Amino acid sequence: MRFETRAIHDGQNPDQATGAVVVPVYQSSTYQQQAVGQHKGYEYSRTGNPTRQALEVALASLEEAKFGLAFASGVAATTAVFSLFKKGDHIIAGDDMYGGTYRLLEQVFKKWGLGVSYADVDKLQSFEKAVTNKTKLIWIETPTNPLLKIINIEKVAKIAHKKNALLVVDNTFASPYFQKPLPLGADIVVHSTTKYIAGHSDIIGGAIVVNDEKLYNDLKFYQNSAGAVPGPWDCWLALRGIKTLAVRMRAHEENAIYLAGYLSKHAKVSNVYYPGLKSGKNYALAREQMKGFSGMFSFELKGGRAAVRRLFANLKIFSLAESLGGVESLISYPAGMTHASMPEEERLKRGITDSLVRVSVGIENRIDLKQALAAALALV
Ligand code: P1T
Repeated sequence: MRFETRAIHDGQNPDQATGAVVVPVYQSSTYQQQAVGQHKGYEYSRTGNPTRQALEVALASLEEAKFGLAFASGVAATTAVFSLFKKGDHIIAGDDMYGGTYRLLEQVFKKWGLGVSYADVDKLQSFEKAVTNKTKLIWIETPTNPLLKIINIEKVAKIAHKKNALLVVDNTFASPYFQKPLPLGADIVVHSTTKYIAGHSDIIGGAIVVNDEKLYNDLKFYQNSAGAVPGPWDCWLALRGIKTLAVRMRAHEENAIYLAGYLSKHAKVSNVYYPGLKSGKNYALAREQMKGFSGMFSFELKGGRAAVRRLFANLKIFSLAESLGGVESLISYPAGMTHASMPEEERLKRGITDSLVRVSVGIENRIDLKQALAAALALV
């Protein structure tokens, strides 16, 4: 079956007990056993819950994978992946990524003895150069947060596999509708389901999707042992979001193409970072490995921090807020928000300047969005 059909049906058969066509919220922490160890597949909701199970099947289906696991947040899913390794193991991460992932590596996992280095995502050789005989994992986002760089998944997978290391792709910005990293060679896909998958800015959630059974079992063991699982209500909201993922992503993209195009010609804007801009250096690769360009872009405003402050103060419709991927348009300031935990020197080295503004384009009417930007830019 095709994506739109699977998104509505996989994992979401009518409820066996009642016939309810929507998977119920199984708000129960525990399950009656007929005798010790004799039960209907569920014992305790940290280990398994029917609403979460439905979500996990749906998540796997979206990525055309065998196994899905749901977590309490994107960061909890990321933590589960890093926890597969032990002291002395080495991880390479692409240098443009969510500030919280950087913080987790730098301030949590380094302390536990993981070796971490960063590769320049603009240069494939930089990944090759960073590999050591202790490298167990390469972690990339593509498109990256916040500069929307595109990394060749197939080529980085080859670099990882040559050394028997795993490739993880954080697929949050693309969503499974526009990009499926597993068929391109990735071993693990991670999502912050908080974003496009749930799609309405009303939950925090995360996911891991894999094909390899051993990897699945190791991650499932971790999920149950460490316990950062989502509650059934949040799983239900994520499932509800998944049903409209395809239509939302098409709308996000249509609006993003329109607005990124508009801003790229604006006199007060110096750079627009959007993989869907034909003039951008990432366009050809994005077309090759993605089915669309998604709804995120960033731009640099002439005039630095002061100009950015004036833009935010005068902008209507767009909320100044962290996060992304919801139906409503958000605008954010990576240097002071999502990437504030990165030391200034590192941040500037990576191109996250004081002029950089990030936009998560919602699915409002695009003319209204353009007019709001035009009006605020006129006052900058
Ligand atoms: O917020 P949480 O659900 O824990 O997900 C973390 C995360 C992981 N991966 C990527 C690519 C992300 O962008 C995020 C969270 N990002 C934001 C909150 C943000 O505004 O960029």
